[in-house]
Parts: sequence; structure tokens; C-alpha cells
Amino acid sequence: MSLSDAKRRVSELKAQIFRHNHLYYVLDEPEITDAEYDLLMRELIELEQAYPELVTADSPTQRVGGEVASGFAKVEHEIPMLSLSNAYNPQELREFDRRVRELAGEPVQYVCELKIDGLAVSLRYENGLLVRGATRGDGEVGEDITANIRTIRTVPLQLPEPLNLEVRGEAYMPKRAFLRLNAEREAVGEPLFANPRNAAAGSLRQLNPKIAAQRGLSVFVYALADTDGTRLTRHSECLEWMASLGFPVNANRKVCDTIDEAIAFVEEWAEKRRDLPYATDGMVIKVDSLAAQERLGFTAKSPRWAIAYKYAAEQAETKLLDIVLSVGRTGAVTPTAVFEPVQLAGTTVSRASLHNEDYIRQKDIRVGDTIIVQKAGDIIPEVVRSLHEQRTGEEKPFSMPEVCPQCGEPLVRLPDEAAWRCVNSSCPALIRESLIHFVSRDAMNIEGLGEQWIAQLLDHGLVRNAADLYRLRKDDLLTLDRMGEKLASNLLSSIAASKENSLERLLFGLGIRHVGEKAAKTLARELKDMDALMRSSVEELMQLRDIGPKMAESIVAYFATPAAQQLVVDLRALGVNMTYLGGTWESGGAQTSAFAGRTFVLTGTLSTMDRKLASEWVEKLGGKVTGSVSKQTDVVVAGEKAGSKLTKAEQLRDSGQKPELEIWDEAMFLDALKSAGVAY
Ligand code: 1X8
Repeated sequence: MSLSDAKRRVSELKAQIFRHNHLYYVLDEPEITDAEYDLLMRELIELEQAYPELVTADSPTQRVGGEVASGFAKVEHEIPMLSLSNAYNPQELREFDRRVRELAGEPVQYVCELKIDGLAVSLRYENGLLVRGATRGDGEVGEDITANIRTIRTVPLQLPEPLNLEVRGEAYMPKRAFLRLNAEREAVGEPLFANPRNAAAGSLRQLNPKIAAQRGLSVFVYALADTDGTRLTRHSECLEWMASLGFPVNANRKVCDTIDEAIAFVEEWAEKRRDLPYATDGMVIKVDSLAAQERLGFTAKSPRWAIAYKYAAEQAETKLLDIVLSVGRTGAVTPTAVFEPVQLAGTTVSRASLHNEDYIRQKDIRVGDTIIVQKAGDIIPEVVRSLHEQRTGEEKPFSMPEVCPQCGEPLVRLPDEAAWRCVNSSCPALIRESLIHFVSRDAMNIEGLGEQWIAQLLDHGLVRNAADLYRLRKDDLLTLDRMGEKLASNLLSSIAASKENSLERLLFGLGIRHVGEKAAKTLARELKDMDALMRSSVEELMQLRDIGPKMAESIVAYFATPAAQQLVVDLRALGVNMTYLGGTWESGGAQTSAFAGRTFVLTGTLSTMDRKLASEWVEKLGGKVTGSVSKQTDVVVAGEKAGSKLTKAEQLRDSGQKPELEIWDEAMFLDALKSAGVAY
């Protein structure tokens, strides 16, 4: 290669690497895999070695790379947070082992630990108290995210001893929390996170720690920043010591005597890791002896005594057959890739979200392309890229239509949004999706009324909005395909039962932008009824816990529309409850009443209701009813002529075996019901 060719290639590589650094570190939206990034980096290093005159101070090879997003204070890492060099196959692990043994001059043991797919953080403790949490940033300077770190339940705020130390670990979002967060975001029309890592990064970058607190983040700690002054001699001892101090340390690890044993452990976890409740992308292999680590030292970028084995994200090549558009409840038009079915991480996939117009344009994805697909964080299918070199010229570029694919009205794109939206409130897609949301389990929970029935009801012109559901009669239902007497009766009773729901279910079910399940609960609990909510101003709503300006404005705007006002009038006239009834119908909700999460025993006779009805109320308010008194019992409701169960309860309470056990008479029970919003 001539010098001028090398010069051109070096500047191309630098530009590409800068761009990918920015995408990765600042935007948390990498476009290429780590392996692809490494290839670019390796090529640049090799060229710079061949032509040293082309090395400049700003070359990405001269530093670890990364910028700090503004908004957080900067934090200097006294001991840099290094990245690890990577291995992609057992051969590279054997080469690592050979180098290690050569430099260490003695046999070494290795510790293998799962590589958690999250965000590296450092936690500093002074006198045993958590004083600072920081992101890795570029390894030298990170961001001060102490307020957000404090919200992570698995991070100890205080150690059992007044120690001064700094630990490093990985903050991550468990798969379930990730799926739930995306479901919530979808419900309120916010863009989805592509994978748990991005979701964790986005959550830790929240300037409002209240939001971070709701994200269900967790952490695994894997290193002590500094072992000087301790008596620890092995990394495995550091892990045990940190665990003994109350830090979460991942248990799936092993000390190995040889690299072959380490490789076997790596292979053992290749598939098993998919069943873990959190995403992993590799295995970290470290020299166990701290003395050997010290002898091995560091290269400019990473320790010589550790390496990260990266599991290949299972990818598949397939053909993009179509890009279809769906219109969501909020009107957002989402393009989805439809491709020839392929097997990925244990399931057959044939569709992947393409998110929005910009995503398709950036990746230049065309119908007919050969594409590479994978599962991000092993969960969500995604299109990695299309193989442009395999094009025949027949491929069709995608363009967003100017009108809604469902109703033909013009689409709009707001300046700060990536989505094009249909804003026609009578768009059939919007109506269908809104109804599906209204009846869904977390909203009005109308059992049995699935998507298929909703579609038929709409097709038959039997419903146009949520209020129409409460106007349905059996004869109407019987006109539907495959509807029988029994099913119709069941549906009607589920619909009728939903009238008794507490206000929060209705509020969530209305599908007001930005109002998720949690916010609906707060609004219902604080304001008690629909009228109070509809009368509230933006300022008043913002006084409530967790209700920010965006949500408050959205609520006020929603109730200002004649359609919303009419819907509320109609629902009320049809007998739908508009008040807060306290507690939650299902367990797992906030424990706000005297019933939620507590175990009850009902004994004796009550004058106002029979035991069956009383049990139903307890259960509806989130309590559990059992038949016999034990240490598990929280409350005994004793009516007239209560006998041995009352005696046993008094014994448990007074003997000190269960001093907090409460014994209520009927009046106390009725009072508690009343406080929970049930008048008797
Ligand atoms: C990164 C990670 C490490 C470990 C687990 N997950 C990671 N993402 C570990 O050592 N158990 S170490 C590491 C690093 O040094 N950059």
C-alpha cells in the first residue's frame, strides 16, 4: 500500500471509529457489534504500526475513547476503569494463556466469571457509607450518578464495618424488568429500548432519580479497585470478601487450574446463560493470584491478566420480504421487517421492529435485501444490517407513506420525535388498539374479550368506543362468528364486573398519553374520583408524587377534548365506577390499605354480611384469606360466637410468638373496609 493510500485509509478509519465511539458511549446506540468495531480498530493499529508518521495525538488508538454526556458532574477515577481485551474463540484464549504463563513465569489459576451485559460502575464507600457512584465514562473520567445508584436496591448503602473502599461492577436491568419497562413505554406511546443494556444506561442517565428508582435496576460487583492494605492475595478471595460485606457477587463463577478447564466452563455456559434472568454476553477470565496480576501489569488499554471471551450473538442471514406498517393506540406508525423465518436463540423468528423511518434510512435497508438478524440481549429480534454487496438492483428502498395506512389521513411528525403519527381520532386502527388496551388485563381486565372479538365487534358496527362495550346485549353478541350462548353470557358478566373496578384501572384504560399504570394509581389514590381529576390544573397535578409536567399537561389536554368529556359522561351513566376503592385488585400492587398483602382468618358470625362476602372483599382489596390461625396470620376478624380460632390467636399474640397479630371485631373490620373505600 502506498503512503497516500494508507493516509486515506487511516483517516477513513478514524472517522468511522469516532462515529462508532459516539454512538456507543454517548448515545448508547451502537450500530456495529464489538467484533466489527475491533476489526476497524485492529486495522488502524496495524496501519499506524506500518506507517508511524500517520499517528496523531487524536487518533482513537491513543486513548480508550468516549465522551461524557453533559448534565452530570464529572468524576475522575483515581484508578482508571479499564476495558478488557476480547477473545472470540478458544484459540484466542489459549494464546492469552500462553502469554500469561510466559510473563508470569509460573503456572497460574484462572477465575471465570460471567460477563454481565450492562454498564460498568464504580461505588465508593467512606467509613462504611456509600458516598459516590459513577459511570465508567472513558475510563478516566465518568459521571457522578450517586443519586441514581442509591436507588438500586441491591447496592448496600452501608457496610457492616466502617471501611474505606471502592468496588467496581456492572449495573444491569433484569430481563423481566426490561420487558415490563418496554410494555409500559409502549402503553404510553414512548419509544422502546432496543435491549436491556440500553435500558440500564438510559435509566442511570436519568437526571431525575425518581425515574431511575422505578426501573428495577440491579448490580453485580466484580472487583475491588485497590487491594493495597488488605490481606487478600487472590481475586477469588476478593469476590468472597465483597460478598461477605453484602455486595451482590455473581455466584456463577469458577476457579480453574488450566485454560482447558476454563474453556470447558465457558462452553458449559454458552447455552445455560440464556436461562438466566439477566443478559450476559461473555465470560471474563482473570488470573487469580494478585501477585501474578501485578507482575503481568497493563497495556495502554487493558490488564494483561484478564480477557473477555465474547459469546457470538447468534445471528442468521435471511431475506427481507416486506416492510409492513402498524398503527398503534397512540397513532405511532411503526415499520416492521417481515423476513423468511430463521431459528435464533431457541425460537423461530420472522419479524423484527425497524423502529422508525430514520433507523431504516441509516441502515439503508431495502425490501429484497439479504439481511443479518440477531436477538439483542438474546431477547428482542433485530435487523443488524443488510448485505449491500449482495444486491441485484431489484431491491426497493423504503419510504414512509405520507398518509396513514389505515385511514388515509395525513401523518405528522413532531419536531422532537422519531415517529410519524396518525392524529385522526376516528382512525380505525387507533380505535381498535385503544379498545384492546381498555379491556386488557392491567386496565379494565375484561376477561375473555380478546383482540379477535374486538375486531369482530368493530366490523359488525356494534362498538365504536369503550362506552359501547357496556351497551352490548346478548343478541348483539350472538351475531358474531363462533359466539355461543355460554360464551356470550360469560363475556357480559366480565364486562359488567369491570364496572366495579377502582378508578386507577379506568384511568389507565383510557390510554391518556404518558399515563402508565403507576401514574394512574397515584392519580386515583390522591384525587379519589374522576371529577376531582378533571377539575385539576397542570400545577395541581404536578404537586402529586411522580407526576411531572409532561404528564400533567397531557392529562389536562386529554380532558379538555369534547370526546373525552362525552366518554366519561357515558361511562358514568352506564354504571362504571369513577372512584378509588383503595388497595389493588391483584396482589403485587402498592400496599396502601390495611388489607393488601396481609393474611386474614375470618371466624364467628358477622351481622352485616356473610363470611363468603367478607372473604371476597378481603381478597379484592389484596389480602389473602386462610382457614386456620398460624404464625403466618396477620389479622383475625372475630364475629359473634368466635371460638377456638380466636383463642389460638390471642395465645399467639400474648405469648409473644406473634405479638403483631391483630384481632378485629366487626366494627373494626367495617372501618377498615370504609378506609379502603368500601362503604357498608
Ligand atoms: C466488565 C465486566 C466484568 C465482569 C462481568 N461483567 C462485565 N461486564 C467480571 O469481571 N465478572 S470485568 C469488566 C471490565 O473489566 N471491563
